[in-house]
Amino acid sequence: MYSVFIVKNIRELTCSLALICTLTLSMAEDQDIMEDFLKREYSLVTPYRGLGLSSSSLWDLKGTALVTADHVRLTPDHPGRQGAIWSRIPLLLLDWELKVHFKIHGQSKKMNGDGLAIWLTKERMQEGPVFGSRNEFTGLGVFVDTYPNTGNKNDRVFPHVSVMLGNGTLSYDHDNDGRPTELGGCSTKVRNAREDTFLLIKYTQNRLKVIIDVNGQQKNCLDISGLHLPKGYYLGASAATGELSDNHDIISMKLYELTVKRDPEEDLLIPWVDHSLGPFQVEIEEERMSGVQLFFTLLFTVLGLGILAVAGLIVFGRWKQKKRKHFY
Ligand SMILES: [Ca+2]
Repeated sequence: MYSVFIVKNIRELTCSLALICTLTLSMAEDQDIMEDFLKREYSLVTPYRGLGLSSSSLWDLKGTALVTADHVRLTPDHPGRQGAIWSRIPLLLLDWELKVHFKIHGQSKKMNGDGLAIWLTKERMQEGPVFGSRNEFTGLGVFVDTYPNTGNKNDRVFPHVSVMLGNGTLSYDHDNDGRPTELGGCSTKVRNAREDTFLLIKYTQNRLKVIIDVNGQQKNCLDISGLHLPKGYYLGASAATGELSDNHDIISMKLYELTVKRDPEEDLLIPWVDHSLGPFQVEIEEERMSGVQLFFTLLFTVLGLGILAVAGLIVFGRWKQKKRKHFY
């Protein structure tokens, strides 16, 4: 790629060298990831000219979502609102990182709700009960839940980030804050944060990582391998308020393509455009029998065969006796 840089003068040469240095450093940080590029067609960045309005817009707005100069407000700090923003272009990349700059803030100190969700799903632009979007979704949902619906359960502190994969029939249990279906998560003080709040969602080589960044402090929320995320799903963000409310703002959603070293055979196995768009798969290793299980299985099999053989011999003996009596 460096061949595209036409170095006209010393200044440009310095810039090019700086860029190469930056890339080299990032390569040293993660040997598998060679480079990353911001993909504007999947990203939401300022200035949001014509966002959701013009035919050339890359994003659609839904519900109460409102565009201002420096953020998209999904819901205002008023009760009973739902808003969303959805990409018009299906995501066709193999390895990527999504950096979501968001802000959740409101007047109330403690009485607030409900939170926001970041989506990569087959469905788009459908309102519903999961932070303003439909339930029984197909794909990935990352939730920033700011209201404890379960009230007295004290297994976690809110706000809480959780991750779920939906297959189109699996239901998010709002009354239990999604506990039955979550893959993992973490608690984080993202509401009314002093500085910036980011969600980093990284998917590379069937591994999903979710990191939360508050006031410059990063926290690993989820790291799970063996996930297959189909291509062709849509990025989105939605939020909802109930009786309690908050401002839920999206400042930017930046999608980076990650260039990962793969062997050529692997690339042949995974076509660049996947038209099948099958459901999400979690590869789980088949359970193997332990030594004790194998011993008892063999023991009961031998005992069972022995009992059958004895029963067979008795039946055969009686049949033979009857036959003799018949001849006499
Ligand atoms: Ca909740």
